[in-house]
Amino acid sequence: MLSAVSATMLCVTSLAGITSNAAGAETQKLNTYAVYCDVESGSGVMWADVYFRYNNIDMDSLEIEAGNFGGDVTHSTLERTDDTVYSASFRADGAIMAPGVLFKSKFWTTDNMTLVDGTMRTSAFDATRKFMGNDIVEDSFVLVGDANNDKVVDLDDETAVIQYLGNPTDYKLSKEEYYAADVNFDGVVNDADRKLIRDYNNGVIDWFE
Ligand SMILES: [Ca+2]
Ligand SMILES: [Ca+2]
Repeated sequence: MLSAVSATMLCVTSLAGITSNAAGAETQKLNTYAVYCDVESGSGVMWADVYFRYNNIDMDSLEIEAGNFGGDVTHSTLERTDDTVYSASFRADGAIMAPGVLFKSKFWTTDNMTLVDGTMRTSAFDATRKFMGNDIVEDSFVLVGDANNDKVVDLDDETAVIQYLGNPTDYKLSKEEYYAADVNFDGVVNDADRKLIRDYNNGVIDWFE
């Protein structure tokens, strides 16, 4: 099932004016986006590919890492006239039966990153390289820090994390909200993430590393 979420127009007030670094140079607040590819239990997936296109923005950097299964992951981007193609391939050491994250990738952009509708797809293959389907691996595209999934990072997201940490029964986070709230990319949502969202909102940091 495709679960690509288009990042719609996002108004971020630049706090560059009150942010400074050691050199005193102006810095610019960046939007951080993340893509997660994961599987449910009993998937049997060993190989996976993801492909999508996004608006041809000035992407400052990109990071990709394997999830909780280890394995190898490679990626590439191809800039075209109207958009940019992102693709990544994952290979585990063996068939995956536990649920979890195959790999995740982060993007830092000065502009709003929007997927081209319908382009995001994942393909799964078993240990014999047999094609399993395009709906075995689930992809999530999130604005990092946007814990309440309203396409903007602000004080409400800090509140959402506080509520979740204090009462996860009444203040649940969806899978994508959880991924967005895990701003330090360590696999869990806790007070460290809440502090980073606060720092971002206060202009102490300009992106989520
Ligand atoms: Ca939000
Ligand atoms: Ca975290």
